[in-house]
Amino acid sequence: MKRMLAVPIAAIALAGVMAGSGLSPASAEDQTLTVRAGDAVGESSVNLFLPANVTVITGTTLRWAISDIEPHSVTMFAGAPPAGEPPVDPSPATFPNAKNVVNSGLIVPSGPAKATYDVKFGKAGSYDYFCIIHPNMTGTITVLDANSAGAPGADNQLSLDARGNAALNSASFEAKDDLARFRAIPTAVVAKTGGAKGYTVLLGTETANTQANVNQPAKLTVQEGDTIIFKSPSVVPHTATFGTPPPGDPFALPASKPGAAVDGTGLVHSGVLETIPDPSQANSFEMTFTKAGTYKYSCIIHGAILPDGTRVGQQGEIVVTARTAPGAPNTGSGIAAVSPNGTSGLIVVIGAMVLALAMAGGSLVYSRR
Ligand SMILES: [Cu+2]
Repeated sequence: MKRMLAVPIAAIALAGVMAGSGLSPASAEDQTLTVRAGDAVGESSVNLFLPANVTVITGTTLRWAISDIEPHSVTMFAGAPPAGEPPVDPSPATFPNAKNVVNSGLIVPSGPAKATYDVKFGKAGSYDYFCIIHPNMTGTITVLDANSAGAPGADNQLSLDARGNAALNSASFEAKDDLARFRAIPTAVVAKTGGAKGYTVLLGTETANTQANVNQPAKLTVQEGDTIIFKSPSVVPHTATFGTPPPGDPFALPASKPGAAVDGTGLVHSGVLETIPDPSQANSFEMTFTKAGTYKYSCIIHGAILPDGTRVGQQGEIVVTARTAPGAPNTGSGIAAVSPNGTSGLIVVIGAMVLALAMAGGSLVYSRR
């Protein structure tokens, strides 16, 4: 079996060597090379172009492949960077073009298949590009004429994959370290009046090149009357949303009243939380847990509720037990999963990833992710 596999791999390797040595391609007109725009490592997203810097021959089509749930854009320009978010260009696009800007808009795969965005490079030059929602996602495409001195050193698929894998590997350590650090953060708890406690749950974590849409702790047990502050410690926006939000833009759904009671009835929504310099942007929201039960919640930007009620993506669970006198046995009982509030059970959360697709031609602002 191994031997059989070795043949095609060797053939591919040989093709790569030939490309690297300038023997192929004589013309790049039919050549399509793939670059990954972000990827997943375990529970984390790596927000990098893999690799960031690419050298190709004039006529090459570069295909950006997006497989992670985190959306990305491929937005490139010649000369001055675009001032606002440029209009979306359908794939395949060509570059440079009359406006000297190409923008894929935010792309996320809708199923198991990769989403792709193709750009054909018709003219030698050096072109910078970026993702409109991830500040560290930048790269440069260097396009060389086939007869230029540097052309024999242009990238082929093997060299792109090798550098992409190296960058992904190094970012995977960053992601793992950060997730381990995040998971080890003890839950902050303070005493409240009447013997109640106030807990803090952290929504999501990120590093320069990675993010994980998970909560710390993912599951927390409190007593009736306790409060929880949900907080996004990073620039990534998250929500804590109990009950059944209406479909629509998660960024437009108004927050509940501060301190709102979660008791299994109605919608209790934190609003969008993120820690950014803008003082008008909330980064935390407090809720009160008034009734024993098990309450599941979602981030409606990074999670969704499927038609059968299953939650996917970023979510958490709060178990509320009956209030006990200090030292008394835990009498919490009668725990039942919260039902989706009598809705038809059709999709009740439209995640931002889905929304991003719908709004591909729209006006998502740069800070949204
Ligand atoms: Cu989120």
